Amino acid sequence: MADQIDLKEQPHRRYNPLTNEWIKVSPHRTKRPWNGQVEKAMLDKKPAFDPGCYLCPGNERAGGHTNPDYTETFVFENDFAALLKETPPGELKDGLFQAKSERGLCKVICFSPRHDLTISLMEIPQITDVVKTWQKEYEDLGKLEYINHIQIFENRGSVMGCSNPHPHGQIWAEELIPDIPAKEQMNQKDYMIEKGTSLLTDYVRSELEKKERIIFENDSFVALVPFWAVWPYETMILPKRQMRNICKMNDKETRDMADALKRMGTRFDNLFQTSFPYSMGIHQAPTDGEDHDEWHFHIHYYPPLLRSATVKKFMVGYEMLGMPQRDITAEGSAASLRDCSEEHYTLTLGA
Ligand code: H2U
Ligand code: ZN
Repeated sequence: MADQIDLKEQPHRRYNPLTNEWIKVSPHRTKRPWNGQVEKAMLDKKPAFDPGCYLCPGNERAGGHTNPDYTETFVFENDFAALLKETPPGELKDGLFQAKSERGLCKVICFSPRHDLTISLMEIPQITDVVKTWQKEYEDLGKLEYINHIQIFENRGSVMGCSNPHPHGQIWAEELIPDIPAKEQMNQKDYMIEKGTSLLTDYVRSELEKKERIIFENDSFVALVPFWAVWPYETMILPKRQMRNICKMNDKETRDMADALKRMGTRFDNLFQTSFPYSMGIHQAPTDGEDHDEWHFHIHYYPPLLRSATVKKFMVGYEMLGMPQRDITAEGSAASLRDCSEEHYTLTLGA
């Protein structure tokens, strides 16, 4: 490289080594005028129990089953599962027309019996129960002969198409590894073959040295805006030591993961004083019986918001046709999230 790029001022591209993709950054555009609205903080108070909610304890679900009177994390098989256990094997190979059957199963996890809570408002022991439930599901589902990949995720907020505010997440367990984790796996593997070390372990170490994209850390985890973030407030939570899956955590690390989830959620909610929408999920080694020394498990958060509780980023136009682009830099977003309090705004507003 002949010249230095000014990452704060000049249009540039950044490389994502996890997916081997590039993202365009236009930092100079953050100076353009903006006439969008900025809302006042709204307190949207929900009841602790909603008789009309299909996830609340004791209520009937749309599928006709009745939820038990659960008092902690509760898991059930999705009544409208996208993947089915009984799908027979099959393949279509007709020139350019190819298809494969997919077997799997889908579960829903209620994080809490309380309809009005979110991870940011739950207590650490309850969030630790959620993490332990994820560990148990990963372990149990991974033992099934036809399950090679387990995607744990949470889709939150109506702008994300989430159907119900009751705190819940999902698990899709399946035969084939989906495209995004497959790409991450390939790039982590290539890196390990080339350098003999783990891509994300090296990445965490360099980010901890540089500090400019770190949001917060605890003993076991670091939360940061990745150098290659696409969404304005995209973040990652990564363990500081290499672990290929969430079952490798000891008790202290499991609790530290709960702590990191709560602190990330609280900072997000405080950023625009809203119950922050996002899709978040855990990427980890597949359960296909192989070693997967290359994997360093991590959590991705993809929030859609750009400037306020209602002004969202659209991936349209050039981004649909060319490549993703952002204006505010990853370092700028990290600084904003770093400045947010870890005391939830609804508690200080006296909700
Ligand atoms: P969201 O996370 O997108 O809101 O989805 C909740 C899931 O709950 C959704 O996948 C399932 C839907 O299929 N569901 C049931 O399993 N039973 C019901 O009674 C309603 C919704
Ligand atoms: Zn509910």
